[in-house]
Amino acid sequence: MSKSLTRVTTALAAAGIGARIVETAASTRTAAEAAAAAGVTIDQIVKSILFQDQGGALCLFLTAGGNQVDGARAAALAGRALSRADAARVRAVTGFAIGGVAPLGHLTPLPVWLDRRLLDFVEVWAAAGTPNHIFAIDPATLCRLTGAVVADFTT
Ligand code: 5CA
Repeated sequence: MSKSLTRVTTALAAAGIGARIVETAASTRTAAEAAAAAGVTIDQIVKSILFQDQGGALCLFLTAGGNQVDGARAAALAGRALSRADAARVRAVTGFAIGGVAPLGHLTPLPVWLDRRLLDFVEVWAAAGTPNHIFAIDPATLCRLTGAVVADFTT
């Protein structure tokens, strides 16, 4: 098992969550691919979108698959100027490569916000650390596990 997948499995197990992690034959690198693989609507996919502040610290916005993060609203929530994190920074801080960034199990703890839209569903699916593993979770549980603040930050 890859180190990335192991970190997600361990984080879920440590929280006592018996989440279903599914290995997919097809890529789940994008929200559209993940939705097709899971057989759900795109908004049931949790995108892990990372922004960085001027000091290089990252902020994580867990976003419904069909929504886009509004940079100005994200910055207002964080209380500082933000720009999209580059792929190298994402990998260094979270331990996950773009396309497989999980909402939890990061190398470094991060402040997290969760798109209110995700709470419309009984179950949502998120990347499990690789571009071909996803897991299902109740969004309220995801919110609790990640310590996320529920907010509106999308366009
Ligand atoms: N596995 C899927 C569904 S869970 C996934 O990880 N989706 S995602 O949306 O969380 O990750 C892909 C996102 O990474 C894209 O929406 C895009 O916003 C961002 N991204 C893609 N390429 C780069 C890049 N080079 N630098 C920074 N962010 C990127």
